Amino acid sequence: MTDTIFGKIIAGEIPSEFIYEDEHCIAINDIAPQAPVHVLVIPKKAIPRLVDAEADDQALLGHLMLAAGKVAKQLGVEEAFRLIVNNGEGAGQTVFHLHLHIIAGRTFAEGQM
Ligand code: D5M
Repeated sequence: MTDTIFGKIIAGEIPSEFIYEDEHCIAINDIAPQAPVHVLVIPKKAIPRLVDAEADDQALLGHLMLAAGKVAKQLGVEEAFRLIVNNGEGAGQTVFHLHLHIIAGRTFAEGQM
């Protein structure tokens, strides 16, 4: 649970402001924002990568998507945001505790990632 920075944040070992919390996940502002709004939705259960999720995690994965929608509404960006999961080092994953990036507040050109 506490073997990554996010595990430590969830355990309260590293102080961080939760902009959202429920039974299964938290949301925090990204420390190195790539856009005016850059929030991480992090499950309390430590699943290293998306591909490590199992059938038993199905409800949790759905919960994270719903939580992302709630957080987007809370931040007033529900009309235009992007949800990103980096899976694996090759995709730029640096913290091996599954998380969703909510990116908003910048333009999203057609065809641009
Ligand atoms: O994304 C990991 C993200 O986590 C990256 O955008 C920086 C962010 N990060 C790392 N440490 C912290 C703390 N302490 N608070 C908030 N945000 C943090 P990845 O998809 O693994 O590349």
